[in-house]
Amino acid sequence: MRIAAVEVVVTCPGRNFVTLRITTEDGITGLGDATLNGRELAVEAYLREHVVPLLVGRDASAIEDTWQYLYRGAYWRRGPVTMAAIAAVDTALWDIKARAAGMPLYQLLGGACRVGALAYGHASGRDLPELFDSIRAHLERGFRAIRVQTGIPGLDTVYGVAASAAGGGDRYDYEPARPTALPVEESWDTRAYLRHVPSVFEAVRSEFGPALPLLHDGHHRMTPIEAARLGKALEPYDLFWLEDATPGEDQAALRLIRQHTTTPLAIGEVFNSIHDYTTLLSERLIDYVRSAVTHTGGVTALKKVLDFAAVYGVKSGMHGPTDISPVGMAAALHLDLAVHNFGIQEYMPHTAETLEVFRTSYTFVDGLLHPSDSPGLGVELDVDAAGRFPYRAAYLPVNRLADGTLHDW
Ligand code: GCO
Ligand code: MG
Repeated sequence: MRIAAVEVVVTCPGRNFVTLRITTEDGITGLGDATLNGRELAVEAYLREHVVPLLVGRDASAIEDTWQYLYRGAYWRRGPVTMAAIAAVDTALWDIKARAAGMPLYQLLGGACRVGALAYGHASGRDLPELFDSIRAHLERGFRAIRVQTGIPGLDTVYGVAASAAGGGDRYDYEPARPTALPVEESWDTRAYLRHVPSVFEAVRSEFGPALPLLHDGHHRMTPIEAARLGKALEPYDLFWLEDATPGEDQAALRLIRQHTTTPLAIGEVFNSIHDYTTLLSERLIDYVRSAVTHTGGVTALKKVLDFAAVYGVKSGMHGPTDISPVGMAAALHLDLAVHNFGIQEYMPHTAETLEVFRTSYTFVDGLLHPSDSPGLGVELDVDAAGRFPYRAAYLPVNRLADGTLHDW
């Protein structure tokens, strides 16, 4: 089963996506997601210039060997651009193998451990009434676990909070990247945040009861001691997890947070290698692995991370914002079904425009996602539709303190 053609498709149906399509000599196609939000063209060039020429003529069934060839063979290892590119190749080859076998990918990964993957949605509000509306809208749409992000008194905009009241129209989430000439500048004040957030969770718990799983994303903005304080303050509200409390590259920071709080911790959406997790897992400093298939070297590599995590009782909680394409989302869902240590799956539904380009078959019923039993990943790329949505430059925001200092966002 030789690889005959490889295409890199960049399209912007509402937001940018980079997709790799591999076709074998016998006409089987496979898809992989290589979207790196705000830096898409770097991955496109890496694939087009350095990876595609290596693939044509290779055996499409040799997935592990191709992974090692691209990873070890490059000499320059790791990093989000490289690992997103390798992820796309790896995912496309798994798609091909599963299509050739006539099976959904999760069957090749060992078969289903559950009937569906519990998904959490993103509720947010600039104030409590908006937040409550947003939570209700998510519950009505079937979500059984909710991420809660809130506006902060004194700050104009806070990343992760939808710009208008949620609940109306199709869009009830925020969009991470915006098509502006320069990144949008948001403002930040950790003390104001720490004063406000516990009262929001207290209000949400008293309105929605003790059972609803609630999550919160700190988005890397705290120091270890601030995160420890927040984790402790949130203990009475029984969070499912506190995510990205501190910047991800500092694994030792999690030791300090862990010493002070029993609030479960999740981290890893910006990680791209199993080596980012060695301290975190072997010292049991986290409870959930946030990596996405798209940014961590593909199905092959993330399965290894999750098997390593299982040794320490740590579960999955894969990244699933809109910048993970429907191809990346489908790959996540197959793993979600097949690994024993599944925890939860993030799910920000894509727009109708996006779904015009990517024809998905996965389903969301009663709070559970299922990848479907279509052969392969279960996603088709409509290349003509993709061509109608050309790339548009877009940036993620930046964050500044009141005195202008650039802060983690
Ligand atoms: C999340 C995230 C995202 C990221 C985005 C960056 O938990 O879903 O933090 O919203 O900010 O994916 O591209
Ligand atoms: Mg996050």
